[in-house]
Amino acid sequence: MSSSQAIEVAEGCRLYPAFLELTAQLDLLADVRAALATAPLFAPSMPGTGKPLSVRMSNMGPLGWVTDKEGGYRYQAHHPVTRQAWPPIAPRLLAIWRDLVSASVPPEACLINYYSPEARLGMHRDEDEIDRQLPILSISLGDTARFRLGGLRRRDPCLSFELKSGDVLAFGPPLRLVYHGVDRIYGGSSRLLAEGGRINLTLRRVNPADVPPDDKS
Ligand code: MD3
Ligand code: FE
Repeated sequence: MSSSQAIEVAEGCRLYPAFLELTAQLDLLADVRAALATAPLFAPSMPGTGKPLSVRMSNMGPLGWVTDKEGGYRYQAHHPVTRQAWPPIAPRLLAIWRDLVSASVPPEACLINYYSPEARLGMHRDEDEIDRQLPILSISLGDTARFRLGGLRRRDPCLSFELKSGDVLAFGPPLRLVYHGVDRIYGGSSRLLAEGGRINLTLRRVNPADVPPDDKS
């Protein structure tokens, strides 16, 4: 594995720039491609309106995050199109979680977001998880993204910084419920993905653990 010095961007938000060296990024990418072979990217859409998101998604793990017009935002155990169970979270991802988040409580979901260079993710809060204690761990692969971090209210002032291939970000209390989004992708900034664009992996605990978490904050 690789490592780097963490930067405390804000209380509860730790950035590990270049946490993954190139070979580790390529290994993770191979894990993601293997998962996508059984759980292909699907096109999520907004609850109610059915408006499609520009990001495409899939998941690994016992639970996966999905959204569509009829069912809204939710976690479920199966792929919305194939109806198959999600593939397991790759051991290499579990190892990073163990290192940076918790050795006693495993993640339940790994959301795979794929951004073409034109894709964006509007400002939102992640509030579909019942557990709010453990951080969300984000891993960036491919093109650089401009990430925007706001506050608890939509109109709170924002901070913005870049997420590059190999960067890892941990988001825990008290920032766990803040607004955030991806303003743009810098197309052509990385050669990791042959097709271009960016993959973001987020490892999440959804249900409260029945064992006390070990403290990695
Ligand atoms: C801050 N993904 O999947 S990852 C998401 O780059 C999401 O694909 C972005 O926002 C992406 O929900 C950002 C970093 C991240 C993830 C979850 C957070 C930041 C967060 C939850 C709370 C606060
Ligand atoms: Fe989010």
